[in-house]
Amino acid sequence: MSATYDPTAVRTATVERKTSETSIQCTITLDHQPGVKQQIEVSTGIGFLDHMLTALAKHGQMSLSLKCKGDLWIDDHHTAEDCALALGEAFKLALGERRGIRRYGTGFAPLDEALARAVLDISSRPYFCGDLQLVREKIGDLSTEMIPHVFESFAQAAGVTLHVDVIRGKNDHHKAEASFKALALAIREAIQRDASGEVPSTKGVLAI
Ligand SMILES: [Mn+2]
Repeated sequence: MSATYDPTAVRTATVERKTSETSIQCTITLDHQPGVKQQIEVSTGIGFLDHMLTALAKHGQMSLSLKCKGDLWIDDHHTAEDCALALGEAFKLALGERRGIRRYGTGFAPLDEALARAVLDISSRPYFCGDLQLVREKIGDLSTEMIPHVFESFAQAAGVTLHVDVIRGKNDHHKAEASFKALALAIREAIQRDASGEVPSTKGVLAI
């Protein structure tokens, strides 16, 4: 056990990400001291993406400030992808050495007729797969093809293995929202801490 391991420390990180395509500031906080309220402020320029990332933070019991100025005059691709990358980088930084966490998390979230499942392994093995069963071209201003890409980009940047599947559903807004909520519940479980300070791997190391 590390001498500096403190299971009560608030895990938080800030990432600034600037390219010719996007300019992003992202601060994520995974824990709150008693009496400190969760704060969520997401402004990406894509309304439906704001809605999804707000749901992710809310149900993941995280605080999140994410501001992006992206090249939306081209399309939604760079903004959605880079926001997911910044979020993943901040999540990875906030987790730090990955000791004393549960590591695995599973979430099931219904939204009316839609039911989604997310399975997460905070593994340092970046991988995403899943089937969201989305059929529309767009939801609001977000292309539906960007939704699995957001999960993929988050998984790559965070260094996690993630599977998200919609088990059933008819309404694409519901299917997408259930997917983000399922991920939120999986994250909550996977990042739960114990007092051991142990790295939950037979390899003895999980940080990249
Ligand atoms: Mn909604």
